Amino acid sequence: MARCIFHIDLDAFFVSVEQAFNPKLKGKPVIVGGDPERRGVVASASYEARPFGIHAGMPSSKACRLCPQAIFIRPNFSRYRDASNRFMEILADFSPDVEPLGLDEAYLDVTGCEEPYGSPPELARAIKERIHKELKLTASVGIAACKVVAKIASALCKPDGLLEIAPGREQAFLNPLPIAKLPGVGEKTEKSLKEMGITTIRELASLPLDTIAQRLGTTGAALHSYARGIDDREVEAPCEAKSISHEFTFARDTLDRDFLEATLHNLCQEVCQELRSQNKSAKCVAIKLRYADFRTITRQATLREASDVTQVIYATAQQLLGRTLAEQEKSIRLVGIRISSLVGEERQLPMFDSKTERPQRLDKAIDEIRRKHGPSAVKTGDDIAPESS
Ligand code: TTP
Ligand code: MG
Repeated sequence: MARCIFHIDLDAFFVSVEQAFNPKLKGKPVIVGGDPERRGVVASASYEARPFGIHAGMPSSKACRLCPQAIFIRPNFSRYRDASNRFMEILADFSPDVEPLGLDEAYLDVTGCEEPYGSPPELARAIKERIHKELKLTASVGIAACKVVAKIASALCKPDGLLEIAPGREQAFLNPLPIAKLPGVGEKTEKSLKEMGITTIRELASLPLDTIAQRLGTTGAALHSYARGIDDREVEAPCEAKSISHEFTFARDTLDRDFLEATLHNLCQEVCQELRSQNKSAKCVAIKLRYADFRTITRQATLREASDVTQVIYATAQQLLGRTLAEQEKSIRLVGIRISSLVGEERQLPMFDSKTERPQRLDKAIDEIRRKHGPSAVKTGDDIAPESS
């Protein structure tokens, strides 16, 4: 049976939250972003500001020049976080399988959930209505049998849209679109593909897999199947909400990998120490990154077995960081770690496995010293970062 997947993304999220808070801003060109005088960038632009050519990531000073009458607002993250939490709670009322992607977007697997509503679009309308009624926000919904097609559909029907791509219609829908519409095709990949003479999804889909895999490796292979409307990825609900997290904002945005890793290691030590003090282990590890342009993403992984060992948690966090840095080369202003899906004392320690025991003994010793002499009393090799530049 074909799956039924929704991709839901709120329209002009930061701006719309500000407009819901202050209705006088409605219908006007509004920009949420950093200070134009201090090399700030646009985080979100209202649909009234977009015809002036204003978009996220653009320097605020340029946005001011393009549309001097635009109303500029500094970001209020706590407002956006509240709205995001309420948005995700609404989604959870409609399906048990909700995968948040950022603050304002999520995938839902609604296979079989549409029955009381009559059809998937009717279910989508019910969700949009709840969001509008309770949050005064509009959302756009893409409906398809797989994630990638649903995501492209929601982007194409913005704002306040609803677009269903029926199973079997994927290729016809994707064919005429420019390659940049495929998630995962950033500026670099677009350039490589253009050098190969590929500008539309149709051209990418009709290329032999080997050709694209040779040029772009595993990313190329994934893009090739996305271009053909094939995407087997499941909608993965995040682990249980109970979690321990820590984050750190840099004095200056950075892209220095060693520095980011050392910070992440420090944060891992903090959360793991707290975890151990509760006699618990964690099964889920997530990192959070906030870029210089305020965009915030999280990436998470599930461990094969729950662990409370700093080295194990850090190794996973480090992998997530490495993968994310490979996807986007943008300066980072904040890094965070969250461990969740916490389990009690039932963890089974293999009694004679010296490989696993040593890191645990090390953690115990470090915890003890840090408890006595404060967090900065012990530094391991992974903590020692070069000077941030
Ligand atoms: P998006 O969903 O990409 O953008 P949007 O909701 O403002 O507009 P759209 O209608 O096109 O969906 O991002 C969600 C929020 O994330 C956005 O409101 C602000 C933040 N963000 C940034 O801070 N910086 C960025 O570069 C982008 C793209 C988004
Ligand atoms: Mg959005």
